[in-house]
Amino acid sequence: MKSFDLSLYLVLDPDLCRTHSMVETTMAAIAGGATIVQLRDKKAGTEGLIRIGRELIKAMAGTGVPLIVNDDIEAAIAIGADGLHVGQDDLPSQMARERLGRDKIIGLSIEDETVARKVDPGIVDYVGIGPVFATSTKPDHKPAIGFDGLADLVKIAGLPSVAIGGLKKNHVEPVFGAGANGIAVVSAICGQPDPEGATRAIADAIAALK
Ligand code: TZP
Ligand code: MG
Repeated sequence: MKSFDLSLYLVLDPDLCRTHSMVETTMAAIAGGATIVQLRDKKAGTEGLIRIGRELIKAMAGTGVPLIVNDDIEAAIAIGADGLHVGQDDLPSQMARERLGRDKIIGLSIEDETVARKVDPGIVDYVGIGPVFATSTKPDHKPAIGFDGLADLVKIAGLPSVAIGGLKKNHVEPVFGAGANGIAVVSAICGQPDPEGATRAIADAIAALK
């Protein structure tokens, strides 16, 4: 499997990437210090995801930053993405692992204790935990868990983890303080007037913890 660093995880949202395209946003974020990128487009369909995913793979070549595809294994395979991220209602992670083999990264969203206890570390490489806060980026999100909930789920899951949901640069300290290995953001980067600067501000806050 390609090694991965969850510390500054950009999740792309085409509805928010308005000031800059998805490719421009991604390259700006990588220049600013994003360590991993997820293509999450709920409206594109498999063909649309493949089209934009191929552009992203080409643009990201040589950066060493992995590209993860949300929820669409056919698109992930067609693109040659580095991994797949699935939610609780998506393709079961076991089936994703059977199709993708050991070389690809598999991430799973968890939002409560029940699902955190069921995560299989032999199948899943990392968990996405949240939402920490309510966010309009994902209107159908589960109840917010806050930083205490995050700390609990990090411990229960016992896998590399990234926090998500309403997170901004001023949340870096409590996110890492809760034991998470990274902060995942959509609107803190996508649609910002200066996505590179916005990413760098988060990266600097992370670097300041060390
Ligand atoms: N999953 C849980 S919350 C969320 C996802 C994809 C959206 C987070 O977006 P933002 O803009 O960083 O709050
Ligand atoms: Mg999903």
